[in-house]
Amino acid sequence: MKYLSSKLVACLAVVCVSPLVEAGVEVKDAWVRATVVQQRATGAFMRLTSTEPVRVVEVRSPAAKIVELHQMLIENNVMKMQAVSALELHPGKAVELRPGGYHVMLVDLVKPLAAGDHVGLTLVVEDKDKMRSQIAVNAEVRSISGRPAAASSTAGSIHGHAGQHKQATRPSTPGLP
Ligand SMILES: [Cu+2]
Repeated sequence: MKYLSSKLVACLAVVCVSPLVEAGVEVKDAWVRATVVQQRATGAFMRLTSTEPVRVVEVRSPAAKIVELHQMLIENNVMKMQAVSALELHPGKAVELRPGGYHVMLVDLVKPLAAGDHVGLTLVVEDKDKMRSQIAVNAEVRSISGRPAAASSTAGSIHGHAGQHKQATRPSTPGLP
């Protein structure tokens, strides 16, 4: 009982602290890419490490109407995004959510995101006994390569996640509900 109540207090206390460890999961360097005018979707990135086998099964954010776990992959020489139902974390093995790889997709943003803003994310993780915990993450909004967001619209394919997303989702929307 004492353990439960102290854990609950810890949950409430970690909301604005980064890096943080909750449910054996450490979240480091969480950030969200700033948006340019008219851009309605963006990605959130972070580094996750767990002390036990868990799965990230859901991500929530008040900043977007739709939040999904995505993976970038190359199919027929075309880079595509695909929604993944869960992200497996293996003990001691860091999983990097980064541009061009796994990421949290924020679709239908409530408002544009400028560098320096902060976005709250809640990761829902499930352990091997199907027990779920929530991890609150405070992600900083950053421009590409630290430059002002407006200067990044000509970014090439390496940094072109936002552009790729528009191209990938407009003609066909297999990854989006
Ligand atoms: Cu995506």
